[in-house]
Amino acid sequence: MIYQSILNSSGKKRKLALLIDPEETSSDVLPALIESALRGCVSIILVGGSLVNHPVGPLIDAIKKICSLPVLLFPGTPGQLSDKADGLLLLSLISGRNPEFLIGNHVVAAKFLKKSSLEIIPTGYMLIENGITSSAEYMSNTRPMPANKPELAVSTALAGEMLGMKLIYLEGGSGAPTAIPAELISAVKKNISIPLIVGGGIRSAGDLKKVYEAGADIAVVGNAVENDATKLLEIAKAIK
Ligand code: 1GP
Repeated sequence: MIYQSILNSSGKKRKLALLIDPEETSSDVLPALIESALRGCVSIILVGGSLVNHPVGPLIDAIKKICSLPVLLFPGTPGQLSDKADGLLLLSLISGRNPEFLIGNHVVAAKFLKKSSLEIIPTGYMLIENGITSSAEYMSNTRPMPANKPELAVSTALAGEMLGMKLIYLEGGSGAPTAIPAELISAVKKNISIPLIVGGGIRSAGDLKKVYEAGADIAVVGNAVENDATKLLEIAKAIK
């Protein structure tokens, strides 16, 4: 069980997740990226994006051919579902007030998910502002939360936990210029008892270290490494 392994390491061993966006990662770079992922202690691969036009199945097949890391879907839209993955972050965009991203898409996906063997992990997904309009913000038609108001993030994360979410994901947006502020991450971490994922704008080992020190159980790296596999090894030095 992927969630059980996240729970077991929560608060003890930090995990690194590699986000592979099917739109942004070419098949030429994939083998080198996976090799770096294995050498750089990546323990989870996320597949998805805000707007994906390619089917995700062939990409997951290609990943599975070269490694046995668990693959979790991270779908921005119901069109990104595939039972070739091991599991799914069932994202509820609890920072926003768009019902499609709180329940509508979940209803569309429910029967497919019930039939699949995917491990489903309900996740409170919180978009935090970062100075630019992220694809997630634009595509979800929601406002991100202010980065300088940790108390709002804490209440939102708590509400997510009380609603039964099993993870909280603090998202700065793919390609964000900077990672989510440490103060906000640590305020959320101190107040919840479920594991915390943090992603968006992690571009160096220094960024990763700060995110872990602030309390992230899992950090997600995508944009900075998607066309440069060696960069992943450099960033991952913060785990050791
Ligand atoms: C985006 O949190 C992930 O959904 C990763 O962000 O692509 O900026 O690393 P980056």
